[in-house]
Amino acid sequence: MYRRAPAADVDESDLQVTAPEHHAAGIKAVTVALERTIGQAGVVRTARALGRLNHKHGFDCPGCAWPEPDGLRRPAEFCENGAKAVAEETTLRTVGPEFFAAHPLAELATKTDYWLGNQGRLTHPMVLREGGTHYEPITWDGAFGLIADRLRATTPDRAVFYTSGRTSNEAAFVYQLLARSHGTNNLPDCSNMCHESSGSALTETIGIGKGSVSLQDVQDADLVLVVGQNPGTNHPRMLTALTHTKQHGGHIVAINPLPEAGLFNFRDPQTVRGILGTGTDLADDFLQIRVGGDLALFQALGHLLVLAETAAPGTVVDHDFVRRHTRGYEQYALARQEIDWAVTEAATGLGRAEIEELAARFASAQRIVICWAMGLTQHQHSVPTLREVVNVLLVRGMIGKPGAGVCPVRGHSNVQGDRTMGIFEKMPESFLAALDAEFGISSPREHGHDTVATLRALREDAVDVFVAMGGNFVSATPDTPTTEANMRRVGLTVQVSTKLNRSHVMAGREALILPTLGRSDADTGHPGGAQFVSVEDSMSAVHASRGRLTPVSDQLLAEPVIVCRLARAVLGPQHPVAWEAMAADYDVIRDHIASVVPGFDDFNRRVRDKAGFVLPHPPRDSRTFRTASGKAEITVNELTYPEVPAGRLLLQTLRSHDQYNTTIYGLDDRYRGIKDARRVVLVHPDDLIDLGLSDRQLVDIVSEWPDDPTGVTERRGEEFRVVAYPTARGCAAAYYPEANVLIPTDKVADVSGTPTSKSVIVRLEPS
Ligand SMILES: Nc1nc2c(c(=O)[nH]1)N[C@H]1C(S)=C(S)[C@@H](COP(=O)(O)OP(=O)(O)OC[C@H]3O[C@@H](n4cnc5c(=O)[nH]c(N)nc54)[C@H](O)[C@@H]3O)O[C@H]1N2
Ligand SMILES: Nc1nc2c(c(=O)[nH]1)N[C@H]1C(S)=C(S)[C@@H](COP(=O)(O)OP(=O)(O)OC[C@H]3O[C@@H](n4cnc5c(=O)[nH]c(N)nc54)[C@H](O)[C@@H]3O)O[C@H]1N2
Ligand SMILES: [Mo]
Repeated sequence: MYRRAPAADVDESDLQVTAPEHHAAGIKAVTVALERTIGQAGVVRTARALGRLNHKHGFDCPGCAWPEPDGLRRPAEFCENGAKAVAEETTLRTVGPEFFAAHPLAELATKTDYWLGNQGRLTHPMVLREGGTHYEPITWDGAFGLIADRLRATTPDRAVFYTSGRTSNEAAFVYQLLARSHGTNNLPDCSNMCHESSGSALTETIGIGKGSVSLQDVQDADLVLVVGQNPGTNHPRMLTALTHTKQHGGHIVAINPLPEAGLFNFRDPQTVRGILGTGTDLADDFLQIRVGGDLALFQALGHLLVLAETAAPGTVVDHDFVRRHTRGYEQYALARQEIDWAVTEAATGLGRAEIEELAARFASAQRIVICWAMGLTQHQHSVPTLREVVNVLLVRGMIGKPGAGVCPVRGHSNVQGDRTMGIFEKMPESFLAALDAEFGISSPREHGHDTVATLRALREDAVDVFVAMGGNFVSATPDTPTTEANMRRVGLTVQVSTKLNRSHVMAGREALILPTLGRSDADTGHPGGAQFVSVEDSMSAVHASRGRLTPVSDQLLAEPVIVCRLARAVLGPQHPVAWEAMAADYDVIRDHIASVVPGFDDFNRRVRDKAGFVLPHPPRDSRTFRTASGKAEITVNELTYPEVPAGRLLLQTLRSHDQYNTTIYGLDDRYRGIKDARRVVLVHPDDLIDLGLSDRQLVDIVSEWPDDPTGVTERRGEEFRVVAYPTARGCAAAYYPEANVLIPTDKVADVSGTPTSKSVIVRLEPS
């Protein structure tokens, strides 16, 4: 039924709303998963694909970065949304030269990402010539030659190499090597819009920007806080882990402005009870916090811990840990002596009693894990918020012991690995020196552009060549119309992609589409036989990923091959790196990684171990903190929270149950009860009354930022439908990417530079 691509685009008049669900998954999840995959790929291909998903000899799910259990894996180690990600990739629909001949660029520009992505897999390298109206076929060598010419015609600082988090370790490593060999650190990535705030805060405080827990730790914890995260949709396999936490007697607290279904009850589709019974209740407590109130909450928690310690010395603070491993406790205890409860309640929207109850639990638990995702990372004050999260754990000695620690839950399946491989505009000197020594190159030392710096450079016409290794830059980044217009002035844009998206349509004056293999595709045609790649999950485990399906076109090249062939074309025959050898045999790439990247010794052997291997994490492994002071930093941060003028709401932009970032699978946000439309804005019913608006009314969302340095102080999203919804008072929610028109490019998180996609001050105007 889904085999044929939708001819029509989204019709926003069809909105249907039902009550939000209180449980996630169940048998419905299985039927949706199978319906979507079989619909796109047929029965045989579906069986081959889903049977290999997340298995030790199979491929890594292209969905989220939640780890696979390393013990016994169940026959189907995937979730509904993982299956949708696979359907999206294994589809038999194709987009080839005939498609591009039939659809001029001007027509494609009127289509949404939903329509574009649903047309199918890209099959041929295509070029848009200067002044052209259509993409036309081009040979691979023609494409590489064109990029080489354009790169050589400009300076390296005017070239940008973007990466999305699906790229394998091997492809990412050769890609950053290409950028640095060419002479630039302009390596923005999706992480800049995602967990950058986590990386910044964790590196400052514990000396490494990665989570410190294993799957076992989550299951063994006696208290798990799930903050700013919607796992039922975005990390469904996490619900299995939380079920185990519950079975071991653990207590779960959800902290979220929205009552997300997956936080409350999980019907594991792989157990009888999950299908027929009532499932497992997850969150014991739900703190319905206001958007952006978490800094105030964690400070209040710190205050109550300090008070409890004063009342009963030695019972709350882990003095031995604090003395041996941390710095800054005295100042922290002093700063947290006092608290203004009125401000705390205003900032959090929570009652004092709720916070005290949480603090009592936090003070007495023996093993605490705090999990978080975008609800904590995409605010202006995200980095101080996360420092406060670290504070309460450090004070209680909850890092580097079983069942405890920090758990930033990553998004893209290899976003963490890409960073480990050097995809970062400011890699440390130790990495650059090792790279130079290994390859005989001299990497530039000047920091490059991150994502927002790239957007600014685009605005100033300071980019001549923009290369993207995956992703959908124009839809994922803020301020859509401006970004699209700026991108269209770039000399050459190059997109290495699996599926069509807006970034192919909002392209530069010349543009290339380079079609590549996905995770599930077999990577054959190499002299030494089929190749595999590797990925690193959210808990620092590295393992192999092998695709087995026959690619939809014989024109597709694997990402590492594209990068190596491009590198040779750009850098010339004299360049010292053995690009051909790396393209022919990824073991050669892995041997170089082993020499350059700490923790990858003997990579080729260990990656062939069934379960892969776990990278070193000094705080987790030995309570070693590689900060400047050699200790974990307990910090004092100023209290800030978004203050919203009267008559305005604080808008967060989030994902529906039927999308993967800018890839829109379908129009059914099932758990929230919203169907057949995406231009909706969720608002509390009492706020609607206060604002004089009614449910289902059509409104323009207008975002306000009086301090915008560009002078554009308002942005407008036209014709969104209001949906009365039980969110926290004063808050609103709309789907991304549609709501990206409202986000200013220059309003970013302090320190991390992440766009503030979760705190946008808006007013609603009847359309
Ligand atoms: N199926 C599917 N899986 C995915 C993705 C996908 O699009 N689809 N995307 C992947 C990627 S790249 C990422 S980064 C992750 C994203 O995973 P999530 O972070 O779960 O994704 P969001 O939809 O942005 O949800 C943010 C959650 O934080 C809450 N929130 C918003 N603001 C605040 C706040 O100020 N405080 C608190 N406490 N909570 C807040 C929201 O109500 C919502 O529940 O998922 C990954 N997995
Ligand atoms: N307003 C708002 N904006 C946000 C967010 C938000 O919550 N709110 N979230 C941010 C976050 S967390 C993230 S991670 C970014 C996501 O930003 P991106 O990573 O840039 O976007 P995606 O939508 O994940 O990219 C999808 C495209 O990747 C390509 N692709 C898929 N698989 C492969 C592959 O295997 N290889 C290659 N080469 N290409 C592939 C396909 O062509 C597909 O169209 O968006 C950010 N933007
Ligand atoms: Mo992300």
